[in-house]
Amino acid sequence: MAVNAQLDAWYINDSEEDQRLPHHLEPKLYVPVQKLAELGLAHWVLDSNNYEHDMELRKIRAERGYTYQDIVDIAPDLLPNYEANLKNFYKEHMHADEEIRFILAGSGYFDVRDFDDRWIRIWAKKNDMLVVPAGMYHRFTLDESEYIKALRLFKGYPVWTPHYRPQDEHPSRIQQITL
Ligand code: KMT
Repeated sequence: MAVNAQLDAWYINDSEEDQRLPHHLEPKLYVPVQKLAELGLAHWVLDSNNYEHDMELRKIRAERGYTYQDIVDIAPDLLPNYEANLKNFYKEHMHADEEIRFILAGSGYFDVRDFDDRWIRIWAKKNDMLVVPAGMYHRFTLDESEYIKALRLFKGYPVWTPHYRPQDEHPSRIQQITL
């Protein structure tokens, strides 16, 4: 396991161009993994080829109570109503629980807000495992490769409900901003 392994992340512009593009600022402004940790994001690099038997993953699951898992496969020809669904993933929202994704193949962008409400784009790729904390505003899009396969983990019975911004009164939101 490499807890502090590099993870590509950068501040983005607010261009209305295709959401699948990188949307770098000019000049580019990368975000160190340390900053992501300060925001409360957890990240590991694990062996996705061997995830069923990987001891590191087993340990993380046991320690953090991730009892549920399933797999999502997202690509234009795999997901019904692809464009509409992609737009929905991209609407800013939060969840009452952690969002845990282990990328088994492909790649995609998880955008999260920093403490100053600026978007940081995290480029999650094969072998990255990422935890977006409960109550953190975020959104997801495929990148230009238009393919991702991810293991979704959860504590107990899964609830994927997106709570769209604003959620100022939501208990998970209040907990997130008063950390
Ligand atoms: C979901 O639940 O399907 C998502 O969050 C989309 C991104 S998973 C790679």
